[in-house]
Amino acid sequence: MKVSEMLVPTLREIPAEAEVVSHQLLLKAGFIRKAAAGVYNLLPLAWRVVKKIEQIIREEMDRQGGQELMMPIVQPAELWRESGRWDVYGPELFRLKDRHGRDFCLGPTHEEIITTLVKGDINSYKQLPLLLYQIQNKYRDERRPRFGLLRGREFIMKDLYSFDYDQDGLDVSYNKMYEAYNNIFSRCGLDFRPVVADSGAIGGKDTHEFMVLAESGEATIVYCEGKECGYAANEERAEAVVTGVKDDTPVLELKKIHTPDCRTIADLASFLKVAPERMIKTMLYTTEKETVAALVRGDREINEIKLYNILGCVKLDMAGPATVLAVTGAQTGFAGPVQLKGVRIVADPEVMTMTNAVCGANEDDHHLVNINLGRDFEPDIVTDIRLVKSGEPCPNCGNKLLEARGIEVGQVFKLGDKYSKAMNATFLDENGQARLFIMGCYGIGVTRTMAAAVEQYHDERGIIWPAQIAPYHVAVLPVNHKDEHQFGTAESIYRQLVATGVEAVLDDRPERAGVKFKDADLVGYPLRITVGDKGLAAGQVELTTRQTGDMKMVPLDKIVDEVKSSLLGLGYTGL
Ligand code: 9G3
Repeated sequence: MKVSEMLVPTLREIPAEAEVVSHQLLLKAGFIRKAAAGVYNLLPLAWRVVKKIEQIIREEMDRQGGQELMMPIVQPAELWRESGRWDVYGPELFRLKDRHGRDFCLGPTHEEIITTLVKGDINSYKQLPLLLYQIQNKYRDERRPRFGLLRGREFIMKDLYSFDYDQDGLDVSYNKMYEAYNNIFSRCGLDFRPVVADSGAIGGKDTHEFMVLAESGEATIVYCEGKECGYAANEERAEAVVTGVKDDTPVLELKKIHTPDCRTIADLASFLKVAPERMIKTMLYTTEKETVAALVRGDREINEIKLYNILGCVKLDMAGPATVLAVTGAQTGFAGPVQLKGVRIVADPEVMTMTNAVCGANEDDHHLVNINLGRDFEPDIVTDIRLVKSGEPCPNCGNKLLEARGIEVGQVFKLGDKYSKAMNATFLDENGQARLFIMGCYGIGVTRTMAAAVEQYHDERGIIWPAQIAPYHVAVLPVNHKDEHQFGTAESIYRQLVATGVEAVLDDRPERAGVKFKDADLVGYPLRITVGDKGLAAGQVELTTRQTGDMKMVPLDKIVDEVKSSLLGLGYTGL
């Protein structure tokens, strides 16, 4: 394609509303334009990237026996009422009515639709397992759409659903998808990690997230420094190891101390000259059913996801001042487990090892010292409720855990019978008995993967596309478009490249060389061929690699072969 004929509206300035680098660069380099908050036009370059990612996904899904189909975006409310989710998802579900006043939604995901489809048309165990997928626009009315394609209200997702005879079958399907996802993100040229994750509101047991490593990522992951171990988890799910053993120094007398204005662990530590490890942090939370007190060591933080999961509640919020006052009789900052009435106490196992600890006295400006398990308080539940930080031991092998930031681009879930039970979706087994389908669901954010690639691969000049998903491989630039020899040579190289299957563009615009170089760097073509006077005098052109900045002069009759081997070196195997 000739650049003069392409729709690539590059910008000089970064639009002010773009907060993250992928949003900034995709706008600036002319890949996307906003149509509404969280809704984007994918211009020709972006669409080429999307199609490449989709092609890789299709090949890997099909290799595992997946069958592609296409389900409707417009979904009837009845199915969502059947699964019980019409009322679970509030304003995030895009709702609409037809002319008869009947309720519909725009599909945020397709568990309801596919379960109904399979329920209607699969009757026998002989038709299982079944892996069905689609690549389609999804709709979620995010409260704050931001970060461009990373959190849109309309986005492209690949969603696959597996239907199996039993749990063993599900394990096989799950492992197939786990392998396929590893292949997909590797083939996209991304640096990623599969991590153990929390299944959250959608239920089910096992789940892994696929995280593209990038500093701007919203998720924190912890992983084992030991290469052989391979433990990696979303911070939300990372298991804490109890390192302390029960401190058996003599139990001392409980004392109440006046601690004016000491509301935080840090205040208290400097006032009492006691290390935070010797304190118990007491946090009050409310659910739709009750108020609970959560206890962790003073230097630890509560992991609200873990707390939410063990409480089995729908809603979990930190208690406000009124609740704190009603429960403890004091202002926020002085809560403690001693003589705390009417609430369940959930303690992290580390708290159980502490002797002569410090905690709030449930009285304004007072704390207790020398509090001890058994004599002074007794938790109702003891379980891991704390956040794990880097430097702590790996729960798998004991080596050190490290932290990294990641962008979630894929997730695999074992759903079990959650949806088949709710929607009464059964098949007949070999004895003619009805059994519930055992399901899994597996998603990849396609447009998000494109944005994550930009987050991972860019520099101050622009995008650096991995060759496997680059919109084009090579830009051919005549330095002086008025010079017929230069222009003719550039055009000839461009034609030869296209003829051998290399995706090339010819920057034929009547622009200064500097403008063309700048745009090529911004758009992020993996390779650039510069046709200039000096080189041509020696029968050579310049080949530049965007990723490394490496430049070399290549004789005209070698340039096509050189481009091919450079692309191979960059990981592109499609030639
Ligand atoms: C909704 C709305 C938002 C949602 C969901 C439903 C997230 C919802 C989870 C999933 C799970 C899997 C298939 C592919 C793999 C992931 N946000 N989820 O179910 F109604 Cl408004 O989508 N779905």
